[in-house]
Amino acid sequence: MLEAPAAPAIRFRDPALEPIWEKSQRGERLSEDDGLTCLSTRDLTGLGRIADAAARRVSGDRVYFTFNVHVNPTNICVLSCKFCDFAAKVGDDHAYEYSIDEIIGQIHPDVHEVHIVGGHHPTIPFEWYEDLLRAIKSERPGVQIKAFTAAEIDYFHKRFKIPDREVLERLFDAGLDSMPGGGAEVFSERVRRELFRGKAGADRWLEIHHLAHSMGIHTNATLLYGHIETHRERVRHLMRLREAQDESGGWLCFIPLEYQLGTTLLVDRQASPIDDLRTLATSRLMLDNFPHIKSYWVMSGEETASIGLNFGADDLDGTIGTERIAHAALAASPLGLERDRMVRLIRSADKIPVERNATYDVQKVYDA
Ligand code: V47
Repeated sequence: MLEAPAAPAIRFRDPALEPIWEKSQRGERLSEDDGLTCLSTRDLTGLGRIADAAARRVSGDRVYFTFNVHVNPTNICVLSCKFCDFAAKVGDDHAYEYSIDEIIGQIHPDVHEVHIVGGHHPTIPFEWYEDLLRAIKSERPGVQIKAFTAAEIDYFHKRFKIPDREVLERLFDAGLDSMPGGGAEVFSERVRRELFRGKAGADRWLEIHHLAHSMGIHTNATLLYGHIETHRERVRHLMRLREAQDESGGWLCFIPLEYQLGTTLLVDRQASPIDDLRTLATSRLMLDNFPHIKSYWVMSGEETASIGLNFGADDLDGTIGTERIAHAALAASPLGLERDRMVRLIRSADKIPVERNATYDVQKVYDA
């Protein structure tokens, strides 16, 4: 953590933000009620200043991004999550499976990170996933692999009857460097029963991340918001993650994911940019023990994502390449961004772009 600069006095339009500003400056933990206040305040600029000051205490003026590619090996999935437009069943017209060679072809030799997430496929053997990681490491030796959500690890365990630890050990031996934060959705049994019944719940998701951390594997965490969840459920999700991070300390980054309506249409309207910014700021303030908060341009759109860099986020994810999950759900963002564009977006938020790999080792600081 960097030394906190002397904080200027702020006049808040919403007086309920004053105690939150004071607590945040003192490094005191925010409560559930504080989180609820942040999520509903009408003083958006006031909230942004508190969250930006918190982000600066952690990362100074730096905002991280990575030259990466998202690879989704197959969309065939045994689950039927109600928010998901990506999944297909065997025989569907839009079902696909990439070969290992096709996947290698999607990975530019200079990328720093490959992010791999796919459907829970009914017949691909576990050895195929090991072969995939080995092939990437051999064909693209400079690339770090961030792969498989805890939901996929849980599926590998159940489908192949391999203990969790062995699943992770074998993937690690094959080249896994870190794990993405997907599959967490919302830590609420009510929402799980409504929307993603067949998938690992909060306890199981957290158990797998704790195990990964105990083995030295860093991971990320997400929250899928803007559908049927309540503000209280969002805040409780953040509090559970904060508690879990106190225990194992292995999370690198938190990413709030804005639900894309696509054709699943769980609600009438997608979350507004104001809701996106409040959620980002609330995440930065509640998750005082998370090193990084990501403003994920693929789901919130480039404009909101870049404003998010003044609302507590210190990471813009990456160039992405041909991402399929959000785009299957009709995300309006482009399929990928050029490195130069990421640098410009970060500079336009008056921050210093820093290119990183999956485990946040600095590759280049764009300070000129
Ligand atoms: O777990 C599925 C979500 C996630 C929709 O760790 C949807 O750095 C919105 O986890 N609208 C996968 N979201 C993506 C993910 C991720 C993305 C970027 C970076 C990282 C990281 C992780 O996508 C799933 C699910 O929560 N998702 N359908 C939808 N309609």
